[in-house]
Amino acid sequence: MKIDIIVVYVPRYERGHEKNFVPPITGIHLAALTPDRHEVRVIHQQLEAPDLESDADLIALSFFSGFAPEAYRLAIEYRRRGKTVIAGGPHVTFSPDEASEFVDAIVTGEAESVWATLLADVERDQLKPRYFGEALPLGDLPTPRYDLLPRSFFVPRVIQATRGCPFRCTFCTVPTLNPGFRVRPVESVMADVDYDDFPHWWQRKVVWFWDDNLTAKRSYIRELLAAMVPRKRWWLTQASMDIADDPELLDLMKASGCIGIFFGIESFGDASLDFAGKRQNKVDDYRRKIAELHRRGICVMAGFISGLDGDTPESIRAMAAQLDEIGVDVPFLSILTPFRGTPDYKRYQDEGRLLPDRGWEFYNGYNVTFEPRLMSVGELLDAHRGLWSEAFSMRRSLGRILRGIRRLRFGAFLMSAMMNGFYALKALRKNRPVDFTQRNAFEAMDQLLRDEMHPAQHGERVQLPSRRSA
Ligand code: B12
Ligand code: SF4
Repeated sequence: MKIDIIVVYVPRYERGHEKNFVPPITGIHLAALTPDRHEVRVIHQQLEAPDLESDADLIALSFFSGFAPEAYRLAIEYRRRGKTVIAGGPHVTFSPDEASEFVDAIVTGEAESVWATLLADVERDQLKPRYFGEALPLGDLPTPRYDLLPRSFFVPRVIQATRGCPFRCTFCTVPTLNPGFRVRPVESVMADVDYDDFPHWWQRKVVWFWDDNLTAKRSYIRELLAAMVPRKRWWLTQASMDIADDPELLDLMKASGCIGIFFGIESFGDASLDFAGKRQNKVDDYRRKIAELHRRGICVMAGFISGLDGDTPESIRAMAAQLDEIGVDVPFLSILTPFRGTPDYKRYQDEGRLLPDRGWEFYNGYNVTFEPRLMSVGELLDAHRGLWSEAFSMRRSLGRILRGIRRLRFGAFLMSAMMNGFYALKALRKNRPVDFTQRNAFEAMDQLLRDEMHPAQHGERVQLPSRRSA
């Protein structure tokens, strides 16, 4: 059977951009789980347009909430052409009834326990409408099919070593999506680390752990990093800030080639941190903790959220200077988004604060989907755009790059320079996050996908109801 696994994507910037960078692990992981008798292709919409005239027997769609309208459009197009279409991923897991309206079958949860059965059911023409993926131990996870990635310069090696996170931030779906905290055997992770058939030096050198909280279990991370030391790779991941109080672990991270850590710092306001359930973060500790990583030459990337209940337009704009003051090397700036499956979604729904006219396309981390407490919807959007423009202004971006010369090891400095440069160029070109209130979301998506990303995109598009289903 021929299978097209499509990882759906819609650009989040006014003139697109992320054409060639960072396709996710999901598609190549599903491909690796696929029995050999099938012929599988992985299409990252971020890199190439899905071929509606594909000769595949089965189309498998994976998508986040913000991409759901585009995924449903593709499903309609493929089913019109007689294809069997299935879907899975975080959005489907928490919106199963809605997704079922558009596809022949859905998978909720993790695919490992049901994928082979589902494919066999398609072959026997006995596809069921729903499959419930269990969260299994990770002992058997195969090496992703890196060979199916485009051999482009910008595609990094991504690896998943663990699933889940012991924390419970109220905006995050991870605790329900990937229950518990599960780890892969170190030797199986090292098989991915040792995979070397990449065309470019940096792809062989760099290992990007796409984990939720790689350092959560100390005995495991120590074993993993001890195995990394002789391999002389550069690696990066997400972790929680408590690692900064573990000097032995930090030393091992340095020795094993760590060049970057992403912290979810989220806010400088105690009320906002409390609102987000982010009790592991203490504002007074930020500077000291970041300095501990800099002492080992490690680049600190950090996420900040605008729109938490303690936030005001002033506090949001102030973050541009505050994040520089505490020493963040690369900031990531998003607007609070209450995804289904999170405590936030329930809270906003119960309080009647979800905006009824906002479709899933608004749920992309850069648009407003709820009534903020201390400002209007428009003020939140303006404050976020102001923060984004100021934080990525040439002055601030260059400042962060230059400070990195002193405090970062070589690989970490390269990363900081590349990421800051990437965002600064966007800010310079005024290629800001798309505001779907200013442009009809579907027209905007059409234009971005057709004109900017995939000029050869075909034919007329199906119009979908833009509203979120209740
Ligand atoms: C790595 C990661 C990223 C990476 C890569 C993004 C990407 N496109 O994959 C980066 C850093 C770029 C990123 C960015 C963002 N991310 Co992110 N990210 C993750 C993370 C930590 C891991 C995802 C992963 O690769 N897992 C490993 C693979 C193997 O697992 P998986 O994708 O879940 O797939 C499994 C199942 O879901 C299922 N499955 C998935 N698809 C399909 C399809 C079919 C057909 C089937 C049968 C099964 C199936 O089977 C798979 C195997 O078990 C998750 C958290 C998590 N635990 O999932 C968040 C997560 C996916 N991200 C999320 C969000 C919100 C974002 C951002 C919007 C954040 C922001 N505010 O800007 C941006 C979007 C950027 C973009 N343009 O894509 C949310 C999505 C919530 C939602 N409902 O949409 C998650 C769940 C975290 C959260 N906050 O709750 N992210
Ligand atoms: S620490 Fe990160 S992964 Fe864990 S629950 Fe909070 S936001 Fe989600």
